[in-house]
Amino acid sequence: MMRQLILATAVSMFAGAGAAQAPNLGGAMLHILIEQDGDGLVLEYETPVSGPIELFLYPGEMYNGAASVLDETYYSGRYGWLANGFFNLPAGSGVFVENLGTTAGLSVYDAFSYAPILGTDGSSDIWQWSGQMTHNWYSATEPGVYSASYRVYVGNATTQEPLAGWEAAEIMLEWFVPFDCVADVNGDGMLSPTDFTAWINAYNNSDPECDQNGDGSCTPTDFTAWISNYNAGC
Ligand SMILES: [Ca+2]
Ligand SMILES: [Ca+2]
Repeated sequence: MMRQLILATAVSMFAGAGAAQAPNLGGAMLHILIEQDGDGLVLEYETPVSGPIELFLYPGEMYNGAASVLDETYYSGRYGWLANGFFNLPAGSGVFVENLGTTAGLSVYDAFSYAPILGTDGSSDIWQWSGQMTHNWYSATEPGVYSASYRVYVGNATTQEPLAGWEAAEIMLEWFVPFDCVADVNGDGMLSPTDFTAWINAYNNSDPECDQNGDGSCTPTDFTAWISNYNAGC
């Protein structure tokens, strides 16, 4: 009974806190299993991943505290590092992830602190994995295809230098933000005068495509916005 009361209080406090909330993973978890194999590491997807996964923007959502770095971005927390089996590493060592190359425009934030990591905003290209399941955040602000190549190795916990004689493993993760052309109202992949007719139709029916300025409603100002979007091109 007490537990239920506490829970109810917590929920109402959260609801009273306003719009801020926790970010969304964006879909099912996709784990990259890290396994020790003798003097080396092996990486493997827990479930097969074919091709880039989508980064999502959640219009109007604002996130709590440090998580606000994800506000108004396309992001995903689906990829996570996860231990597979037991580790027996030398004393004073740890497992590190090193950024070998990340597409410009892709930002990476720590799963828990939301601090920029792995080269984002001038941060170190090396990040230490705690050994726990860790879903870092990957975000972008523009449509496109993004990738990050990582080397995972056993290193000295102080200097982060790879331990001699230990074999590292590499993996490339991929994401995408779909190219979304709002002025292409009839969705045929081209901008043409027929989109004008389509916009009029969308306006008359208050279809979602009517909203050209992205304010969530269909009003006459969206006509000016459509012209502007049309002239801007796709
Ligand atoms: Ca069109
Ligand atoms: Ca609008």
